[in-house]
Amino acid sequence: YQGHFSWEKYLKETGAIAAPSSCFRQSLTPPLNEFKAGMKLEAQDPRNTTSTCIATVVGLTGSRLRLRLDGSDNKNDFWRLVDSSEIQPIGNCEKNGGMLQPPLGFRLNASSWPMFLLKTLNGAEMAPSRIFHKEPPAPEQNSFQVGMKLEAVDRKNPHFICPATVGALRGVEVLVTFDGWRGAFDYYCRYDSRDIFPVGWCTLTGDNLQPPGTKGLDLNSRKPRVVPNPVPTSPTSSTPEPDTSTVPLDNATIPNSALQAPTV
Ligand code: MLZ
Repeated sequence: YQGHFSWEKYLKETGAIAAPSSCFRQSLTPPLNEFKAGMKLEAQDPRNTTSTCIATVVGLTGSRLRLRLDGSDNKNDFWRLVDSSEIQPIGNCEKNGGMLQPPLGFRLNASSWPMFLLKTLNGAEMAPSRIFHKEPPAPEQNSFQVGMKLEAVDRKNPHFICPATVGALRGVEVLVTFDGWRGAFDYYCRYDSRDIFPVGWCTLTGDNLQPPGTKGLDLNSRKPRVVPNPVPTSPTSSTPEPDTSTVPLDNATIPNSALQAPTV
């Protein structure tokens, strides 16, 4: 269920075009998510990317997993696609000569890590390697254009995927701007970031696409503003000022199909 937001209507009303799927490092058909809550796997620690940790699936949304590092707190959950190269089946790290590390902010004394690891893996349900998917290759170059629409992870609220527009290009980077928000959530990312998706992605995965925000939207723009006529101060003034009382406010870039209260 995606509220009342319709890309089809929205693209028409904004006169914008969707970034073609060839711009993105995403598979054309989103990868099947066969993970289950409670399954364990190996994941790169997002706060210390050189270390591989044990993570538990604590939630599922579309093709993404909500992960929590074992031994960490519940305030640093992160989301990964099931075809992310940053997640692996348990055993992979050791197979490649690596050692599993405690997460940054490990709750216990560092010396208790080996025993913690043993206990956390004992009797655990390990995600089978067949449900991991190969990461799609990156497109050869940044082929986004300013103004193109896309769906993007709100990195401040990473469980949200929201309608967005390419705001600028900077070499291999793309400025992701969130429709209907003033810029606080915008970010630059590489064109091959796994956090950006073609229009229609959430419909395919069953993810809940957030509606655009309402900032920059004049909620009264359909009604003329009624401003009392100023009392002429000088009866001799022969060239009156143009009447601006019914001129609409700033032309809204967000159409009426987006007229919904944002969630949270
Ligand atoms: N309601 C929260 C989340 C906003 C999400 C914006 N996404 C682009 C807030 O207002 O901070």
